[in-house]
Amino acid sequence: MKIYDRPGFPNPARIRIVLAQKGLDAKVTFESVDLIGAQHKEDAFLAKNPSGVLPLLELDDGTLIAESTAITEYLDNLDGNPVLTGSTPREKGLIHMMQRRAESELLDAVGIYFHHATPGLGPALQKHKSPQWEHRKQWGERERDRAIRGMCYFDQVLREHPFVAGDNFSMADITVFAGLAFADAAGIQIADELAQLKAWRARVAELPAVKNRSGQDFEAEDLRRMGF
Ligand SMILES: N[C@@H](CCC(=O)N[C@@H](CS)C(=O)NCC(=O)O)C(=O)O
Repeated sequence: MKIYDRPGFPNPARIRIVLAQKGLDAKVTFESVDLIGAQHKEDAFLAKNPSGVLPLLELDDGTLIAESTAITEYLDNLDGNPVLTGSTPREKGLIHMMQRRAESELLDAVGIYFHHATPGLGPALQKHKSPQWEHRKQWGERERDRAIRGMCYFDQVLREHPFVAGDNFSMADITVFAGLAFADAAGIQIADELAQLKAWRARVAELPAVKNRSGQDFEAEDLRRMGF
């Protein structure tokens, strides 16, 4: 199997956590795609994933699976023990619901803010965004506010159970975790009073599959280009 991704970026980080959790690290090779240089918007990549985003999984028979949730479903089910996406109908339903909320209310909202209301990853990628700066800035700022409300929502959820979709670590936790890493990078603060969310984050960061896969382990070249 091959994964097209880029170290340090939040959606690729989701899949790296899944691979570690499932003990699949040795079964994949990685191909690094230059997000800052907009290599994912070139024809060669778009032919593989018309959405023009990372990560992307390519199976040995050439099958292409895009979308982090779909890749996670595939990887989680390979061994017949889907611990991250649920094994009973109830678990599957709850995990899917919370995972979708984690995307729409946090991770994707942060992404829209970062890519549309800030210079994002720089000029090569901005060329591929709408030229209507004022409109997209307003849209991005509304999404930033949605992400801030999303953090409050997940703080409440985590008062009721130890993980985002219940008693066990799941795909939904991975998405919230990546969303918070992206929020850090985009300069969106977690409010001080969100103690449950912060405690959960510290706990999840120490899980073996998550440790050192924080979503901020960028390549040196990317750190330099982003001005760090
Ligand atoms: N819904 C997609 C989102 C993927 C995504 O947005 N990936 C980011 C990297 S973290 C990307 O490729 N962004 C490039 C862009 O917006 O041009 C998924 O779940 O995989």
